[in-house]
Amino acid sequence: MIIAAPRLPRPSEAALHRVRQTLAARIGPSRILDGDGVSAFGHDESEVAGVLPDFVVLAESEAHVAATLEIAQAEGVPVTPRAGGTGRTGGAIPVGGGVVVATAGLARIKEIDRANMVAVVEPGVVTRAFHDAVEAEGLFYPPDPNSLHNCMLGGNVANNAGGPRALKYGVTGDYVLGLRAVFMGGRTMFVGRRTPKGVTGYDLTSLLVGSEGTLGVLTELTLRLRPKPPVVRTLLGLFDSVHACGAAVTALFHAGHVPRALELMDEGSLEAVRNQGAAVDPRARALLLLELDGHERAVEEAVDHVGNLLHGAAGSLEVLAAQDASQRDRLWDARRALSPATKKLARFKLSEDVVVPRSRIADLLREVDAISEATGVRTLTYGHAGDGNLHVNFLWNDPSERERVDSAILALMRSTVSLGGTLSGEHGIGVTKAAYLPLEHTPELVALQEDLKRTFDPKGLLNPGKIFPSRGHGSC
Ligand code: LAC
Ligand code: ZN
Repeated sequence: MIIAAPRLPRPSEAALHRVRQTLAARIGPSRILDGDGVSAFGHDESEVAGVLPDFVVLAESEAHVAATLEIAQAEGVPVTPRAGGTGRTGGAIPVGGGVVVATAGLARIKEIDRANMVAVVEPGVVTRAFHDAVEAEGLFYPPDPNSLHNCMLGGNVANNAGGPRALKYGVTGDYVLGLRAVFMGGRTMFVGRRTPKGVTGYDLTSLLVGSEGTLGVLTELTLRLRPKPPVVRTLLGLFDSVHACGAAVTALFHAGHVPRALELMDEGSLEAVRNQGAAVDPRARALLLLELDGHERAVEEAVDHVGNLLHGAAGSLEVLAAQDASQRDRLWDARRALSPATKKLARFKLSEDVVVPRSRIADLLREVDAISEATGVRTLTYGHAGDGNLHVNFLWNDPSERERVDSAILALMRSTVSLGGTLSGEHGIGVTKAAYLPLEHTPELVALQEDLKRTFDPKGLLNPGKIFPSRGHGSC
C-alpha cells in the first residue's frame, strides 16, 4: 500500500455501540459482521492503505440500507457504501471507520423489459452476469469495465465506470435512466425515469451517477439497453512505436471510423503481456486492439477499410484479425489482465486514468516521455486511445524514488489539464486524486460541490474523506 488514507476523527465507542445495538434489533444480528469478518471490507483494488470499519452491515434489502443510514445519522457515525470493492481510487475504503454498508446482497435482476429495452436491477449484480442475462434476450448493455467479472453495477454507477466499449457506446452514466437511493437519515427516493426522453426537474440522476457514494447509497438501477449488434470483428495492429499508434488513431477518425473499441498498448505494456506468455511479434513495440460491430456487410466493409488504412497510411508492421470467438476472447483476456500484469514489472506501481481530447493523444504521449526523462521514473502507458483515456503507469523499485514519482504524477496531471483534458476518465477521484482536483476545478467549483454535499449529507457522514482536496491523501 503506497498511498496513505486521510486521517479523520473516529466515531466514539459509545456511539458505535448504540448504532450496533439498535441496528441489530431492527435488521437482525446475523446481518451485522464484526471482529475478523470485517477485514475483507477495509480495502479496494487501489494502492490506498486499508482502514478497517468498526462493523459491516450485510444489506439484503433497501430497508436494511435505510435503517443503517437512519441510525448512523442519529448517532453521528460515518457510513461507507460498498458494492464489488473493485474500485481503483480508495472510494470504498472506510477512512473514518464506522460502518460499511455492503450492497452485494442486493443482487437481483428484477426485470428485463424487451419491448422498451430497459432493465431494473439491484446494485449487487455482477456486471458480467448482467451482460449474459441481457444478451440471452438479444439485447446489449455496452459498459464493460475491465473488472467486469467481479465488479458490480452499483459501483459502476457510483463511479460512472467506463471501459473499452465506451468509445462507440458511451459510459455507464449514459445508460442510467433512473435509480433508487437512500440518503443519510434514511430517506429513500426514486430519481429519474424509465423512458429514453424526460426533462422534468433537475437531472439528479446525473448528479448521483459518479458521486462516488458520497451523496446517497444506490439500491436499485433502471438501465437503458440496446439491441445486440449481430456481428463483431476484432483486429490487432502492430506498430514499431507508440507514436505511430497515436497517429493511426487520428487517421482512423479522420477516415470516419468509430470502432466500438480502440485500445493502445506501448512497449512496456507489451512486455507485461509477453511475460504472461502471449506470443506477440518481437518487432512490435506498440499495438492497437480494435473492434468493429454492426450488421455483417457494413462491418466487413469497415474491416477492409481499416485494415488497408493501418497497413498503408498508418504504417503498421502487421494487421491481424481474430478468426473466431476464442481468438477474440484470448485477445481481450490479455487486455483485461494488463493492469495486474504490469504490477509484476516492478515492486511499486501507481496508475492514472487521465483523458485528453483525442487529437492530443500524440502530445500526451510526448509529455509522458518528457516527464519520465525529467524525473527518471519509468512509465508505461496503455488504455482507451479512442477516448483519449490513457492509463499512465509509474513503476519503481526503491522506496527512495517515491518523491520523484509524486512529482512525475503531478506533472502528468498538469500536462493533462493544459492539453484540455481531465484527471480521471473512469476511476473517479476517491482518495488517490483528491489532492489534484484543484488543478482542474476552481475553488468556487469545489465550494459549490461541497454545498451540494451538505444538502444531501449535512453532517458529512456518508463516505467521508473522498473527492474533495481538503481531505486528500499523503504519501506513505
Ligand atoms: C483498464 C482499467 C485499469 O482499462 O481501467 O484496464
Ligand atoms: Zn481503463
